[in-house]
Order: sequence, then C-alpha cells, then structure tokens
Amino acid sequence: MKYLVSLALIALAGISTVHAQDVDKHGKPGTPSTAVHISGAVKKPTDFNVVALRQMTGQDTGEMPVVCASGATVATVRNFRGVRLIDMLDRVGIDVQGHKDARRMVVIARATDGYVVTFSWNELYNTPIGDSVLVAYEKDGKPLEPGEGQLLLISGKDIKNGPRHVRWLSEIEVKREE
Ligand SMILES: Nc1nc2c(c(=O)[nH]1)N[C@H]1C(S)=C(S)[C@@H](COP(=O)(O)O)O[C@H]1N2
Ligand SMILES: [Mo]
Repeated sequence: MKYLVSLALIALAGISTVHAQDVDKHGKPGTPSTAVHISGAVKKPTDFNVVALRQMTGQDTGEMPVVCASGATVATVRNFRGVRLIDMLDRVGIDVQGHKDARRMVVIARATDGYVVTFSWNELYNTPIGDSVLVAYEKDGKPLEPGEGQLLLISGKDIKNGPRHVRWLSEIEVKREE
C-alpha cells in the first residue's frame, strides 16, 4: 500500500512538473489582439489597429535572434516591421505637466494572456533603446499569425530580447509614478 501511494505521488509530481514548465514558458494562451489601446497619463487615449499602424511611418528590424532570459535562442527572425512605440506615444501625447514630470512616467505593455513588461520615459526618450522599440504587425514580410499576435512588441536593442518580445500586445498604459 505504502508503495502504491509513493508511486501515485511520484506520478502526480511528474504531471505537475510538466504543467509548471508549460505555464512558465507560454502562460495561458492569449487571444489574438486586433488593436493596441493606449491609456493612462495621456492627452488622447487611442486605439491603434493594424490598418492605422500601417498608415504610420514603418521601421524594419532586420535579422535578429529572439533570445530568452535563460540565454537560449528560441527563434531567428529575418525581419519585424512595425511602428516605433515613441511615435505612437507622441500621437496620443503623454500628459507631461512641467519640467520634472516626464521622468516620473512608466510605460507598461500588456498582452491578452496577462503578460506584462515595463519601460520608463527616460529609457524610451533618453537612451538609444527607444529608437528600436517597435509595435510590429509583420514578420518576414507576412502579417503576424494569430499565435504571434496579430500585434507584437519588440525591443530591438535589449541584450536578451525575449522578455520584451510581447506577443498578443493589447494595452499600453502610461503611469505617472507618485
Ligand atoms: N504574451 C506573451 N508574450 C511572451 C511570452 C508570454 O508568455 N506571453 N513569453 C516570452 C518569452 S519567455 C520568450 S523567450 C519570448 C519568445 O518566445 P516564443 O518564441 O515562444 O514566442 O516571448 C516572450 N513573449
Ligand atoms: Mo523566455
């Protein structure tokens, strides 16, 4: 009997370990996002869908590996095409009130599966990183597949760019840190 209980426990542990790894890597699957909503400390909260993004100035990443925080290269992409996040933020207008206000701002990107990453105003507007943060609608010349988006955020200058490669991007929140 003791033996059977141990066997059952080992089997259960095995099942839950596999499950934990799955959740760690992929989370619960997101639903394809059809638009990015920008809200928070902005003058004009706005929805950007793929059609609206295609009408803005596009930028290409060129070939890049996607590197997980673990160091593993999980993909190599020939090109992502999209729009700079700072161009989108300039459209909605960050609600900056005075000389020392912008530096308090945090920019939070969320996906439909609950995945979240952060940027700061300084990082985006006051370091070279900002020039390569794109909201992408195309990969390797084709619209993103549902499993990849259809919108995705990528931070092209990150050392490990996997973490801030946000599939199913749906929300950008600008938050004034008190
Ligand atoms: N929405 C969302 N984006 C995500 C993740 C996630 O769980 N949800 N995982 C991240 C991780 S851990 C990595 S390494 C990269 C690349 O993973 P992929 O090749 O599975 O897309 O996507 C990132 N983007
Ligand atoms: Mo990862």
